[in-house]
Amino acid sequence: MSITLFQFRPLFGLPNASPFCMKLETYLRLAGLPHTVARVNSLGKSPTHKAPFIEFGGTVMSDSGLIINHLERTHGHPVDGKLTLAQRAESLAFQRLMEEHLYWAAVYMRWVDPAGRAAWQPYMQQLLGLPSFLTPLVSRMAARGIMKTLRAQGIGRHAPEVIWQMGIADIQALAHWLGNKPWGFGETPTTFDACLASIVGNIIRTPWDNPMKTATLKHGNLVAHFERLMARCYPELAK
Ligand SMILES: N[C@@H](CCC(=O)N[C@@H](CS)C(=O)NCC(=O)O)C(=O)O
Repeated sequence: MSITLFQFRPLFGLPNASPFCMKLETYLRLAGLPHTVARVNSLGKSPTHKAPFIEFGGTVMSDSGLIINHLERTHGHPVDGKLTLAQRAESLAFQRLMEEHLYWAAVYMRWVDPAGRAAWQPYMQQLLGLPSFLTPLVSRMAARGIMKTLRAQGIGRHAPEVIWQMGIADIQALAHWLGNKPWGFGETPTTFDACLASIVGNIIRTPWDNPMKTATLKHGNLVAHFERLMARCYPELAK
């Protein structure tokens, strides 16, 4: 059964500027599941109105984690099947750290941080396919809208320096846990690695400087892990 992966277009030399989209595309490559990628600007067809989402055999499904669970179950656990129950628990806990906490600090970094806003605008224009005269207005509106989301999530109620520190603490925890292992769990990458490389890549490939990027670049093991995964899964993009 063929799978169509719907996601945004690539940016920053990454397969995707959404860590969730990059994680899912990486999973599909690790699992060796044939798929085609469709680029979308509008998320109207996504059941949750978020990206990524997939279509297979007439079914449309969103949420990278739910999709991966479904594909693992229906394809004989090709990527995470080797993990023990304790490793699965660890993998899930770290994915939650990356996607439910660190991700929001990265959203602040990209969309809200006043010091990065001007640098982000041309990329945002490219990503959303905007006419240039609209870009500053859309950027301001997006920053305001996303700040509301960050306040609702909680992280946006803190001062900028605290948001940076919260993100950096997550990065440090990940770096210390990974240590000098090539992959999170053994000799081959799993969904944990897809998730880690996607968030680290999105932080370190951000073209402008900021405290979280600087702190992440200091962890050579995280940078090497990202490069290892790119070389393995995206030889066409790896430098
Ligand atoms: N839990 C979801 C999160 C997906 C998500 O937040 N995607 C973002 C892009 S990084 C999105 O589509 N945002 C659009 C919006 O919130 O309107 C997953 O794992 O797929």
